[in-house]
Amino acid sequence: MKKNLLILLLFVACQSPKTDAPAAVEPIPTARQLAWQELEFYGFVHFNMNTFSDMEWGMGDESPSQFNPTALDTRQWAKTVKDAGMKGIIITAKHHDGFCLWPSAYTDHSVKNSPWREGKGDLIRELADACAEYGLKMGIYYSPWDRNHADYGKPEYIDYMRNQLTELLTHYGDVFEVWFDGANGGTGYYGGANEERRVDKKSYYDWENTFGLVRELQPEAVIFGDAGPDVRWVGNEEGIAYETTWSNLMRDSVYAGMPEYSEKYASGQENGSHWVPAESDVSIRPGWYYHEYEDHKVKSLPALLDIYYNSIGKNSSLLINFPVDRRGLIHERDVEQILKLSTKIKEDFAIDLAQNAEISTSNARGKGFEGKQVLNSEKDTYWASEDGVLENTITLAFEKPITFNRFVVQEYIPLGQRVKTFSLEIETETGWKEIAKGTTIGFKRILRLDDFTTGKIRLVIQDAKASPTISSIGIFNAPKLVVEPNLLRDKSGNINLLVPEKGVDIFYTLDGTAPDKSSHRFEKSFQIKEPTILKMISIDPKTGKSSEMVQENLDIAKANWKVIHMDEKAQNLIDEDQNTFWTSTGNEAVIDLGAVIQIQGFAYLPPQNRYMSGVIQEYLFEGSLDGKRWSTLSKGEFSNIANNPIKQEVSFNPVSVKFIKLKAIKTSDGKNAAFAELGVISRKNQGDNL
Ligand code: FUL
Repeated sequence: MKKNLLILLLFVACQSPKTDAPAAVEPIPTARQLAWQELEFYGFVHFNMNTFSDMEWGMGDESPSQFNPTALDTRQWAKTVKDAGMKGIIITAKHHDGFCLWPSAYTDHSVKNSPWREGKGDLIRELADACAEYGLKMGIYYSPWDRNHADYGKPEYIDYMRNQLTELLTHYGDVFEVWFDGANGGTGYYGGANEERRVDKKSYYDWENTFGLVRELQPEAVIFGDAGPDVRWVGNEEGIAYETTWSNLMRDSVYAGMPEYSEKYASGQENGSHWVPAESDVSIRPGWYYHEYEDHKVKSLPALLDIYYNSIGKNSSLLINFPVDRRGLIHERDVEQILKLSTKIKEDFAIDLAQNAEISTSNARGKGFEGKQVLNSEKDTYWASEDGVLENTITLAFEKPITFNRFVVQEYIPLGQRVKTFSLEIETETGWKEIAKGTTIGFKRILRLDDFTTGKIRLVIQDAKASPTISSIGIFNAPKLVVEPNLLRDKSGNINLLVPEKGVDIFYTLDGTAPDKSSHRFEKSFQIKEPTILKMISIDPKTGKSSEMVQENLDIAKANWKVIHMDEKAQNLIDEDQNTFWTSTGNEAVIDLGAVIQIQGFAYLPPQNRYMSGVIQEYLFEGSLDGKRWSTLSKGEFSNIANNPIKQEVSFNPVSVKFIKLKAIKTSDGKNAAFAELGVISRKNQGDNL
């Protein structure tokens, strides 16, 4: 009976037309990886002991009593993530400091010994419930490195880790991703030993069996690690993939925490042995954990949009982190920014113009693969060429010319990633014209282009590992990104106004009136040397959409200023560049203003780098006519500057000076005073116009 069935199957197989599906090009994704590819965009939450100790990497000696969110609401996280169009949340169940967000039976270092919910809370449970309510998936971040545990570095710790993973992967329902951090080994508390412990990153965790446990407990979950096994790190924490991003990886040559990983492996390899696609992780603020001093540094819409196009648009998924604050909420500013991003993405991809196109191809395998499949929304249909025909074109012809600026293309990845080089062409009066070039496509490639108007567009595949398979093509005309202009001013007073998108106009006024499209249009840089109020706005000339208005209170240009210090770097404090700073060994900055001027205040910008030091908290500000005899003009404190390190402005009665001196009486960390910028307030009537 069985034999007959086999013969029948063989017969059917031999009779199948030549237009059968192409053979797969190894490596190919597993079913769990294919399901994960569809998610594309999901959220990270870093919330744990570091939130309360104000650190990024706690030592492990923190007391559970410190963990005490006042208004924790995982439903607010889930709602934000859902509204932002993300598909799930990965939570830092245990970070390097070892504190556990669930009442693990294997340690006392957890929520069960914290005041939160009187020690009865289980944050993983609350998040699992919130995710279920909002239709989101939940993922678990688990740090292999544990700076709290006495056994870290010994074989016993591996049992502890597996016991904990078993709790996490059996008590809370389905988990879509298990995230193993590559950072591990170093100094720590280690149960009171307070020492440095290094482990052999390749062998210590016995990954084969640890991964085996994850597979057994959550067969559908993908495992993330620098080297996979299922999903790999993109190699940076900026959320940016590469022009050439292969999902193939030489997985066996890589291990978690490998120093040369980013440079050598992070973009994948054309001939990689395993399917291990990239995941781009990035925080919406500079830090992964919440720090009040970063409240003014939430990423802007243009920055988030760049991340989106450079990750999801380059064959990677995107994992954006929210540093949940001490209340236990995603901060209002973070919510606002992520929603701006999702609104803009919806606008960018609102109408797929390709749906109105006639498709033709230079070659096709035959029935079922003709080309029209690239326009349907079915995941399992695709265009394919005959075997061995690597150079191919897919042409989209429109009845009437269209204007577009986004091109989206997807390979049919169940059969492996194939395309190596491609270009995009449009038909013009003088023939075909290339408007973009690319290398890899993979699961999704998005080209962000200038506006082009044409009746025909063609994707030209120049080279591929095997006959290409394309499952989807989309063409969109994204509206211009209309955001507030940015102002750059150099020391001599040269002004440049910038917006991220070409074709958006900037209008400004210098007389205090509100700008509109009849105001000066910014065309080239200009100079402002005297105190001036500049108001500006950006407008998309095609739609009339305008940004919010921005006001800049410019003071006297620093062209003739000199810093009275021998140190060359001291120039940084008057270079008008917020990103440079100077640390003064004498705890003071002295400036010669080049002329006697009347001032009525000063402005201090503390360093703006991620781990700033020497932020002045208590100050003395002095003025002088000859640089020898000084008078005190102001003395006081910059309240809350350590938490909110923005520009500090101090006013006093007008006085004429040629020299100014800002002296630190106390800095935030007791280190030498540091200055990003020092300026004066000499503008008149500033009160009226502010
Ligand atoms: C890194 C960690 O060391 C950071 O603290 C953060 O968790 C980031 C996502 O991964 O390796």
